Amino acid sequence: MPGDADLHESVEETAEDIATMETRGAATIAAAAADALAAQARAVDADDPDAFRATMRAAGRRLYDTRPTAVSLPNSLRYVLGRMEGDTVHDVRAAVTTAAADFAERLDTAQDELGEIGANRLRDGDTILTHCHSTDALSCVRAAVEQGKELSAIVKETRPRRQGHITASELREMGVPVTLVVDSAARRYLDETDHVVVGADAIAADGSVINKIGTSGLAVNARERGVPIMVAAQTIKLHPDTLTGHTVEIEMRDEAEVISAEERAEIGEVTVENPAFDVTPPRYLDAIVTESGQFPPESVVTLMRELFGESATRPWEVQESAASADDRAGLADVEPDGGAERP
Ligand code: RUB
Repeated sequence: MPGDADLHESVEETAEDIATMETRGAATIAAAAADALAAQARAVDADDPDAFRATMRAAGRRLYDTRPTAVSLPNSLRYVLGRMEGDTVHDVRAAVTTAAADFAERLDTAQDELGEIGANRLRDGDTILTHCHSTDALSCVRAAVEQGKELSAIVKETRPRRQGHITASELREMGVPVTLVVDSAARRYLDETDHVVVGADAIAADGSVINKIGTSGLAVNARERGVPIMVAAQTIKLHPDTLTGHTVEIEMRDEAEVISAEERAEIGEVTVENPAFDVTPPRYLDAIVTESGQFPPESVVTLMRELFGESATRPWEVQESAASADDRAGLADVEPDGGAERP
């Protein structure tokens, strides 16, 4: 396999942006990865199709190694790398750039479609409560607002990186009144909440949802308060390896996101941990809303079997056979490092 030195600068930049969270959120990461593969394909200077494919797979590997939890990333890589068909470099290049464009279009369409479905769960006058920043969750809110429903929002700040600020700003652009609260205030504000709306980084076969750290505590509190919670997630968030018992790796990020070196020195010897995601068991969730409809979490396995079938190779190892099976799903078969780890 070619080394990183052969990779196009946009692959390196995209990988760096994903790792540092300049590019973040599962759907956005997936779109950026597909774009980077297209840029790599346009730039590869290879003599034969096999050398071209090998460089593309190396690019896929580089992108894959950035963040481990969001399954949309390997799903995106597999979608594109599974379509490298052709007998000439020209043909393979065209196949890759077309696949990347198709993938981006499917993402947009899926998000709009699930937004329409999720909007039906929201009623005029509802107050929603959000956690982190999810483009899928906001698609439901946007569709509800476009249907003429008046909503207001309580937005959890979402420590340590405060993605709630992005959510607050996007909700304001939609004209939705926002109350921003610290994460630990969420239970108090559930008494004023009609619906909790969150996204997902990965969904396991048992209906567990892996999303930004704090989602599981919010879901338990929402259930205790009798507030419904929906998860808005395109089918690229479904993690097929969990069908075979693999667990999803929970990303541990740098402690500097939680505490500065000075603050740490003042406290004295402590261990600082910064898990980026947690696992919410299905019994605390009311519905998973996808572009293929809404599902009780426990029945999402049926959708996964329908979409994925059996295969689970790594994106950079995939041969050019994924396209046909994959067209059922809008996806391809998926890498095997997944599942629902209980942190
Ligand atoms: C983002 C996060 C989001 C999901 C879904 O975490 O947990 O809820 O990725 O987002 P991070 P989307 O900020 O660490 O990437 O609906 O946009 O795919």
